[in-house]
Amino acid sequence: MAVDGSLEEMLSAATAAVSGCSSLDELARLQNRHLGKGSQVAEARAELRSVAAEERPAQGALIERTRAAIEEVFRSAREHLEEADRQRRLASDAADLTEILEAAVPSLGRAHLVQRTRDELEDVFVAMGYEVVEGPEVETDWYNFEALNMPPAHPARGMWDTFYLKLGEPNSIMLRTHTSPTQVRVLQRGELPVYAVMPGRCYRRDTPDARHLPVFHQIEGLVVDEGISFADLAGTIEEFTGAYFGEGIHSRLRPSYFPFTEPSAEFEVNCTICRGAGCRTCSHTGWVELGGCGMVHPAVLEAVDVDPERFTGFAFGFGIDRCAQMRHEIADMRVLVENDYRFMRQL
Ligand code: FA5
Repeated sequence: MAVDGSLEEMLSAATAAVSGCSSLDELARLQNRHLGKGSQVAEARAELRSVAAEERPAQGALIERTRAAIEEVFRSAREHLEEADRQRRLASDAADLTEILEAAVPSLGRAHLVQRTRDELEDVFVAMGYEVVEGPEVETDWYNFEALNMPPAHPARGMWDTFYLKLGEPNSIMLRTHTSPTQVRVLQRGELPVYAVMPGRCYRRDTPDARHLPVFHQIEGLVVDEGISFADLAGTIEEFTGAYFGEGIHSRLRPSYFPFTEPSAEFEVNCTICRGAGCRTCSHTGWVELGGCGMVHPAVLEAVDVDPERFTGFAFGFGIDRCAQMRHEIADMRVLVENDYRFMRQL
C-alpha cells in the first residue's frame, strides 16, 4: 500500500509540474526529472529486485501503469504546447495579402440601374407575349411628328421641346423626343397583329430637375389587332403596375391629350417616396406620372395604310428612368447620371 501511495503521488506530482509548464524545453527537462534516470519511477523499478518474488509481478505491473500514466501526461502536454507553438508561428508568419487580393481581382462592373430597369420592363411585357423592337434615335420630322398626326405647325408639337440637327432642311432632322416614332416604323412592316414594346433613349430640351433629364429613356407599347378596346389598355396597365411595382403601389388613369391617341390618358402611380403624403418628388400630389397612353388615333393607322375600320389598337409610352426612380425610391432623378460612386455602389 505504501508503494501504491507513493506511485500515486508520483503521478500527481508530474501532473502538477506539467500544468505550470509553458515551453517545450522546460517540458523535456521535467519529463527527464519525472521519468528519466534517477527519477522516483526509475528508483521504484530498481527496488523491484528487493521485493519478494511472489509480489514482484503485481508490483511491477503497478509501476508500469504509473509510468505509462505519467508518460501520457507528458505526451498530451507536448501535443498542446506544439499546437500552441504552431499557431504562434502561423500568426507571426502570416502575410497581409488584402491589398494584393484587391489588385488581383478588380471589382467587376454591373449594368446601370436604368439598363436593368429597361431589361425588367422588357421581361414584364415579353412574359405577356410582346416582342421587343428598337428604332433610331435620330429621326425625321415625318416619323417624330407628322405620321403621329401632327402636321407642320400643329400646336401639339410644342409639347416636346426638340433638339434639331443641322442636317437637310432646317428643323427636318432631330433627336427623337419620344419613342412613339418607333410605333410608326413597326406598323410600316405591314405585319398585323402587332404586340410590341419599343425601349430607347429620348432627348428633350428639358431643364434637369427631380423628375426630368434632357436625355432619358422611354418604353413604348403598341398593340394593334381586331377588336382591341380601351378596357384592354386599362387591363394591361393594371397588369404591368402589379408585375413591376408589386403590392401597395396603385395606378390611375387620368384624361389627357396626345394627338396620336384618342381617347388619351395619363398613367400615374402612387409616389413611392412619400407613399401618397406629398413630397418634392411628386410636387406634393402623392402621384407620379409614369407615362401617356390611349387608343391609337385612326389617322396614325391611315398614315401607314392600316384599315382603321378593321383594326384598332392602344399605345403607351412610359419613362424608364421614372420607373427606376419610383421602384427604387430615388428622390432626385439627377443622381442616375451624376456617376457619384457613393450612389452607384448601392445599385
Ligand atoms: C410622350 O412622350 C408620349 N409619346 C407618350 C405616349 C405614347 C402617349 C403612346 C400615348 C401613346 P410624355 O411627354 O408625357 O408623353 O412622356 C411620357 C413619359 O416620359 C413621362 O410620363 C415621363 O415618365 C417620361 N419623361 C418625359 N420627359 C422626361 C424627362 N425630361 N426626363 C425623364 N423622363 C421623362
